[in-house]
Amino acid sequence: MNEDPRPAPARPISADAETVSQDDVDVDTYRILEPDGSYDAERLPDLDDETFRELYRWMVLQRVFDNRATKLQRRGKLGTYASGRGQEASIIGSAFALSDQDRIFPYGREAGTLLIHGLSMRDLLLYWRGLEDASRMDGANSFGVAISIGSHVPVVTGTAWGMKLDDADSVAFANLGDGATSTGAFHEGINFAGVLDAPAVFFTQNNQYAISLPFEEQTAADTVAQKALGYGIDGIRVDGNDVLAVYNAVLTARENAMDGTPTLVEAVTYRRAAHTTSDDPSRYRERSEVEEWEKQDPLERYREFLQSEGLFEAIDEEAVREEIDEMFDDAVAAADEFAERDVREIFEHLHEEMPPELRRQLSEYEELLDERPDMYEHIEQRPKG
Ligand SMILES: Cc1ncc(C[n+]2csc(CCOP(=O)(O)OP(=O)(O)O)c2C)c(N)n1
Ligand SMILES: [Mg+2]
Repeated sequence: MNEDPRPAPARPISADAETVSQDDVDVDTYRILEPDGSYDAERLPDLDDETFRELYRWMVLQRVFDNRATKLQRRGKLGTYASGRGQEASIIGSAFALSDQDRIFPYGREAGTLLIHGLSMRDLLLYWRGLEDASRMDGANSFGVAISIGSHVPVVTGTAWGMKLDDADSVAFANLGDGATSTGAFHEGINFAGVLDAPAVFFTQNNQYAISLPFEEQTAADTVAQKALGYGIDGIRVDGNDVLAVYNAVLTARENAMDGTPTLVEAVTYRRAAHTTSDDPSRYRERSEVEEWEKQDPLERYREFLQSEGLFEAIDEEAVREEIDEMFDDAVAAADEFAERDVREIFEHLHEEMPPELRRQLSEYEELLDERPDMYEHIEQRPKG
């Protein structure tokens, strides 16, 4: 300790070093469809009429799937479920901007993205039943779901770097939440994407919450998009309830990434459902807030656009919903047919040869089942699959 401490500089300090602050950065929110139903015709994506309608059908599918899967969980037939309700424009708009060659790194809420890119509905249900086989994402060019939030971001960068070295005509695409942007892995990952000019798109669905924590309490930054600047990559902030704007934003990000500039997209949206089926949001947010966002419904906004363009008449919404319900029923039936797994597999799964500690746990477990066969009954009653 200094015996003779120097006095603190007098305040206000007279030095005049310039600061750079987030107030110096303008981060606009890109939008095409306004909440009042008007739209910017100059910015409309170059899609044919049928694709405009397909976007709508897929948004309906996301909503129906979320509703049905939530109910299925309530009946004890799924382990848990994370709904994308309110985020349909972000989920479907981004998925439409990707090619099947792009590698998807999902974060859990994007049923539609995985289904659009080749996963079967049966396997998606099996995933939510906890079947590790379903994490292979057969049929889709997709990694497993990043349950450990943000953990996929460095892997996305590595995958994208590999694509660059292979001269591939594709990008690695991460879906993540606003909460994931506060993990260390996120910062390490986007930092290296910038250093390596990796063709990566980091698509953040800012749904205003990380479970119960509101965005404002999670970061002092005004936006997620501005975080790109600290790493020398590009950012885009887009209205995440405007499917056409999201589509254009991700298309831009993808092209940008393939030209050597990784891009962080922030889709500003709202999680209208609970975090997962294990959560009760009434404990941390007001119903009035949810109602405000219900007025920004992404399906309604897009339906109005289709109606103004005369494209909606060819859609029979009831028939679309019925068809999706039937697909869902078939998927549940197919999932139910999946063979029961032996509970021993929990112990056998990870290592080729079971290590001593796991062997000990398995024999303890088998002894328990000998003593208490009723325990096995209980296990047998778990959701099938
Ligand atoms: C590394 C890590 N820390 C904590 C958790 C627990 N956790 C699960 S989801 C979640 C919040 C995720 O919020 P966000 O990234 O905004 O995604 P959202 O669920 O809102 O779509 C947290 C903290 C986790 N899964 N992984
Ligand atoms: Mg969130």
